[in-house]
Amino acid sequence: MNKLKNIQITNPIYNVDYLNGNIKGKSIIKSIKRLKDLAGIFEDNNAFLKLKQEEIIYSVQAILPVDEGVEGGLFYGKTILEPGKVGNEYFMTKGHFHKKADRAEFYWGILGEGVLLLMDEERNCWAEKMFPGSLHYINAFIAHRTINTGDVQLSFGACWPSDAGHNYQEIIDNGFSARLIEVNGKPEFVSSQK
Ligand code: PAN
Ligand code: ZN
Repeated sequence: MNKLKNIQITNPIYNVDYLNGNIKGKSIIKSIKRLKDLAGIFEDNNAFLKLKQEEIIYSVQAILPVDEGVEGGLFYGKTILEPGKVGNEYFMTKGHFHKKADRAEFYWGILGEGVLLLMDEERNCWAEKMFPGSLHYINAFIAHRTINTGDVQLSFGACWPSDAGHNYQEIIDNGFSARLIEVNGKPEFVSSQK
């Protein structure tokens, strides 16, 4: 047996805190969405305008090991979505199709409880429950949005192809065809014009 002294065992470049999903390591980017960045997303615009526009609604930490758009790489992210409502509609992410619409994604629940709203290109919607340990395969050509239905932060992880990109415009223009609102303290879907 020949000893291989040139192969070192090094620490990994990235670490995940398994209690809260926080990512640690080199060149991790962070993006923040405040209420003012979500104009037009919620149905009740009067209720929207009454809330503090600077309030942080969600933040995303992400590892982008290759440039955005490069084929063959993967991105890894963690989103924290605050609890709260605009009128009776729960706080949610903007939601998107991927720019390369044939790209899929995994989501997994880390903390809190919520709903993953999914929509195909014919605007049919369905939804999956999110909780610590839930795992969600988001197929290609499916728009995805997360909704915090709980009283505490909803944290979830995500992994998606580096060339997927984000098509937000479709959702800004047409929305999802369903909205999740609170009725008698419980989440209920209602149809949405936009
Ligand atoms: C996620 C989302 C993240 C924020 O990383 O980008 O949860 O949601 P919006 O992008 O809809 O604002 C993902 O789906 N990446 O593809
Ligand atoms: Zn996505």
